[in-house]
Amino acid sequence: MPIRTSGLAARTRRLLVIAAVLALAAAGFGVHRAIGGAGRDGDADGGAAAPAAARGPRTGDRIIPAPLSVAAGSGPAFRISERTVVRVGAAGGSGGAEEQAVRVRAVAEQLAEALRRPTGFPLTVEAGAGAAPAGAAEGIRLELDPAMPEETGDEGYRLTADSAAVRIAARTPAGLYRGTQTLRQLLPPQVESRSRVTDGTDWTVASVDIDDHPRYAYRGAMLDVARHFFTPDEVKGYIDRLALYKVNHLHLHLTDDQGWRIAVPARPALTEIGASSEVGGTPGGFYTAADYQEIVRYAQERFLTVVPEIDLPGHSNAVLASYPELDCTRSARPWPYTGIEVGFSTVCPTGDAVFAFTGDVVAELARLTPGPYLHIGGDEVKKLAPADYQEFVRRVSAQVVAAGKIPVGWNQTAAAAGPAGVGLLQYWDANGGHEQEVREAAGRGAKVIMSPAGRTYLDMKYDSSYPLGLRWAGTVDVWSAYSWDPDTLNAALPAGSVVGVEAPLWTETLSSPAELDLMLLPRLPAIAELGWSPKTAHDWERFRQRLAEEGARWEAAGFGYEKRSEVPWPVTAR
Ligand code: TNX
Repeated sequence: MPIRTSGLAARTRRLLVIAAVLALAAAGFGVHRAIGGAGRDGDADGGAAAPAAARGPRTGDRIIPAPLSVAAGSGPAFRISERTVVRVGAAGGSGGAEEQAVRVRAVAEQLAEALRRPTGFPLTVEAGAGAAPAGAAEGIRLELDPAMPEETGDEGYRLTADSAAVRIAARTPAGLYRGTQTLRQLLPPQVESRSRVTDGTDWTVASVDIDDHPRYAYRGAMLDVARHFFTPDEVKGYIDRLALYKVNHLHLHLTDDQGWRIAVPARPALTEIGASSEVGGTPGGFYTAADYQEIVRYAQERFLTVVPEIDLPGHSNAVLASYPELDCTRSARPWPYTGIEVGFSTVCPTGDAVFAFTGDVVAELARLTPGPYLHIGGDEVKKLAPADYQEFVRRVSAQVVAAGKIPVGWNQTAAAAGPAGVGLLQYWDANGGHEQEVREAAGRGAKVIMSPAGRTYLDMKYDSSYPLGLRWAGTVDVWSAYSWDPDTLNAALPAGSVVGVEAPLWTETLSSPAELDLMLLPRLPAIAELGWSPKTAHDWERFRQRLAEEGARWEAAGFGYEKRSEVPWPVTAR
């Protein structure tokens, strides 16, 4: 039977969060502030400014992540009305056309559903190639176009809007989906409202021509569900936030000293014992195969790939509590382990028993995971001789490769990276740590995801007095999260080895979705823009102006966020 956070514990948690939010408000957090004087287009003028959206259609230069190119049109805007339909064009006729058509329709349905809620309009989805039938409203059109330039890639799109139609074209359904996220941002922030908006909002899209595709193929965010467990619905909420900013990988940190969160039928003690707790001693929990597959499905619908992580040989106290025979170095601490110290635990690095164990785990995760990656952790092992550690990583990597997946590892696994080993390194220590090993691994063909802790770790405090989070990697304000270049942060890396960025959210100090929101927003959009937008678009001044407008969007969506004073939030009437 799944161990779930009991209703009582969840309620207690919620009450604590409410108390914490009230305390923050009393301490002056959450107060609307406007700094920096007038923004572009005269927004945030420091007075009781009306939200920008109330003063006319939003223009394409407000989008996060900034698109490759935006050309404002001069004609009248497109208006969504009760007559607007979402039209899907015919697929390109290549192989798998039918499957493509199903996915395109699913993208159209998601868009229509997102627009129906706030507008109350029917927004029916209609199929049909070519122009709209005579007399029919053209509406919003989604169309696959395999003839688009190759550099458009799998996620690029073109969005054009004029008074007659909004047209989104892409080579793939994923590209269309990314285009629909841009369309949401072209509409007033109230479009994110989960209920009907009755304040007379004008649902207009300014005339525009946007050409867009991502800088990097890998744009990720991680959620640590091991230190504190988050239910499948809570993970879906996290995915909703990522999808808005065109993030395409969700890395789930499924295991750690404090808990094991995924059922492995051949190893029942992992969930009977290892899932039973979490940091602080609350009950923990785990995902059944069906839970996990539902998360994967929800992510896929939003064109995110789930990257599951099993962290070994260290960070393994929950494994040792479940299978004490794997504790040949006697590193286990009494169960449950509810503290947050790292580095003390390790499974046996050698012997048949441990590889039988990892074989069972890898087989189950590979079975459940349609994406290409399986993350094997490998960080912070203080108890093993380097040779034993490396041999362990090599053998587990070989199991992952044999299961048809690409092993991903934290940068400590670099010596085992390269052909047929760890194929993708997650570089958290990128300000000089493990530099030589990572450079050599990249020279052997390994690719690198940049997750420098002092820039992308969303569990770092915003400033030293911030109540949530840790500060071992320093403090990370919005400016620090934004102001670096993934290609050049570590000069030692060979050109072309960096395939993207990822923002990890560790949860030692975070136990509720409300707390996740405070750490995620507004920093996630900063990392998402580094991953998607061309380097030439990176500009802190403009970014913080654009970010300021997202606040109203998050409020409409019911997302929490931290009103950092670095961002010139509009002053709202209270
Ligand atoms: C480092 S760097 C960790 C995690 C902690 C995190 C807290 C790395 C791969 N691991 O075990 O949760 O710091 O910020």
